[in-house]
Amino acid sequence: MSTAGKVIKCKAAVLWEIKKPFSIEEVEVAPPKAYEVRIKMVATGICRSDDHVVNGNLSTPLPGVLGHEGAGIVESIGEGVTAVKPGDNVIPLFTPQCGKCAVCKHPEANNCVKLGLTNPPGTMQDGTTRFTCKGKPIHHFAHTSTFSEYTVVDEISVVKIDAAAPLEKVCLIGCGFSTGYGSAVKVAKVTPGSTCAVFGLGGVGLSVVIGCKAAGAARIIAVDINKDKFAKAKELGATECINPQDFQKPIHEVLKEMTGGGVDFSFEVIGRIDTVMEALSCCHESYGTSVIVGVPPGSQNLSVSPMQLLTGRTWKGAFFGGFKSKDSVPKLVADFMANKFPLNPLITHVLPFEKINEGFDLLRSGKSIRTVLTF
Ligand code: PAD
Ligand code: ZN
Ligand code: ZN
Repeated sequence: MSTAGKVIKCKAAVLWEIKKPFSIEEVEVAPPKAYEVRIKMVATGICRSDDHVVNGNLSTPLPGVLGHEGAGIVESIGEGVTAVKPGDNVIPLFTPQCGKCAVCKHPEANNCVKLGLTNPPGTMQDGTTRFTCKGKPIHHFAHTSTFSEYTVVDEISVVKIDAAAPLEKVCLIGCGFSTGYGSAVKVAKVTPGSTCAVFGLGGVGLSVVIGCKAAGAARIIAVDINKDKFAKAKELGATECINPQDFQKPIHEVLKEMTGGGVDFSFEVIGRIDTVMEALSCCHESYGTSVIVGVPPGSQNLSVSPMQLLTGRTWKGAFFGGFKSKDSVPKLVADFMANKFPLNPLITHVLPFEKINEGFDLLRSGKSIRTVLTF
């Protein structure tokens, strides 16, 4: 029996307030309105950005359905939708691509004006929500809300991918993989033979390592306070691994000594103010480029001497690896299918969706890289 046009009752993980576990609840998911798409989720990864919401570092209206690294199948479409049709395999896009704004029209930029990160409304583009639980409207998160058996997204926030792609793997292309890989190949534009330093070896940082290697870096120095991450970093291309806690002096000084003055490219993939500064300082003062990938707590600011940049450094940052989402995600899926990069090593755990809190515990304890929840 077709569910199109009807309210769907299903399970979702609702975050009622910060610093609390997710509750698996029965929610009602309204049919998609015009230019909206309802998706049956098949798999979703757990990203540290979701945890930043839980711990209060990233603000979004609650109660809400989080999750932004998913893949699924279109269940039904609203009026006017042309980009996808029921039955299509899709990836929801937390960085939309409206195609019309100045950012979308710019050849390099990807931070579509519809992203609305600084003041997220927690709704669809029309200002209302499609989720209800116990009679209360439940907010959307990051245009995606993948921690639900069904979700509704705007047409600008979803893209069709190869029907043959394994959704329980390519869901990582919805955030962590693309963010890290693009930060290396597209944002920093890592050059062959160069030296790179990657701070933070989670799912995103290891994807930076994959990107540096793909771009032909000669040295990739991986930095993390959790030594358990080093074996995988080496497997994926890191040439050296260092733990800042093993040194008396600041790690940027150690890196400068190791590289005769500083690295060509550095990446902060943790989300801390102090490591953003260490990453900036460890790149060569005359020609180094440092890229901010991690999302630091919204309330904290940096104090930086302009001399850090006057000498010639470049300092950048980007969401989603600088990729224009609709244009790039299908290509990245095709590249994965052509074995141009691996995703399997990033997936350390697969759990049924109901075990979402266990998945977050694995991330917080440093035991997982990516946990994929399956529906
Ligand atoms: P993760 O928690 O899996 O990885 C972070 C890693 O950093 C872990 O291995 C930690 O051990 C390590 N770490 C923590 N503190 C330190 C420290 N002081 N020094 C060195 N290493 C440390 O997270 P993730 O890989 O899912 O995400 C990483 C960051 O990237 C996080 O801030 C997330 O919010 C952000 C992100 N940004 C985007 C984007 O579009 N810019 C997308 C996705 C994730
Ligand atoms: Zn993410
Ligand atoms: Zn746009």
